[in-house]
Amino acid sequence: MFTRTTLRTFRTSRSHVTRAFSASATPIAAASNSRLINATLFAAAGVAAAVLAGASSSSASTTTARCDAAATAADPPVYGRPGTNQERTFIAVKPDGVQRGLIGDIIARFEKRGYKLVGLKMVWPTLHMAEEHYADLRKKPFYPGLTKFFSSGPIVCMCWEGKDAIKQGRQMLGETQPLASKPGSIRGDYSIDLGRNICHGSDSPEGAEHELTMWFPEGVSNWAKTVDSHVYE
Ligand code: DAT
Ligand code: MG
Repeated sequence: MFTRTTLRTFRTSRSHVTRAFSASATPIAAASNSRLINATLFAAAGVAAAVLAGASSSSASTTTARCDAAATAADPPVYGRPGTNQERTFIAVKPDGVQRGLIGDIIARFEKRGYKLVGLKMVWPTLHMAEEHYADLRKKPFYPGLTKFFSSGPIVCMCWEGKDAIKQGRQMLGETQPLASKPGSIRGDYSIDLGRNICHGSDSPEGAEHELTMWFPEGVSNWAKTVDSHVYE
């Protein structure tokens, strides 16, 4: 076991603003007076997943996380490698999905499909974190209500990895509007109203980079899945 420190600068194409962004600057500063629930261990629907700990022990300017012994410098960045089998997407169970007991089902769908869970934790976002997450929608009339609801209770943050994970994740979620979502999709199976559509998924590689960098400043777990030869030909 060893520790790793991350510090990076990135451009957020969604807001078209370049920001110096310490891996911990926005989320962890916000989290310091928020309700970040770290090191949560889920065992739901037959799914057991270990959660990376570390953010709560971070200093103000850096974030330290424990990594598995196999981690190497060849590991992908937290946002993965779009266009490869290491593409990564940020999937979240929103406060309504958590309250309605859908965490396990949503995890199970991605897991059974063959995707690899590399990051998982429960966080109660502050309003500031919700606003940062939905920064691209800042000018929309529903933005205040959206961010208020998103910060109204804990969410489950996930990083899923695999071929075409961003687009396939969106398809598994369904349409933004639940009434337009097909049965078989998460939103089509479990939701009715637009503002209670259960889950979030990155909509592009740029979105995934913004979201995974924001929600997993401590990094994720770069583990090898031994059954991948039975998922990929
Ligand atoms: P998605 O969540 O499918 O990526 P989005 O990014 O356009 O959709 O919007 C984020 C969330 O905001 C969406 O899941 C539900 C809510 N929302 C979207 N459009 C809305 C509208 N016209 N009125 C109220 N809420 C809306
Ligand atoms: Mg969106």
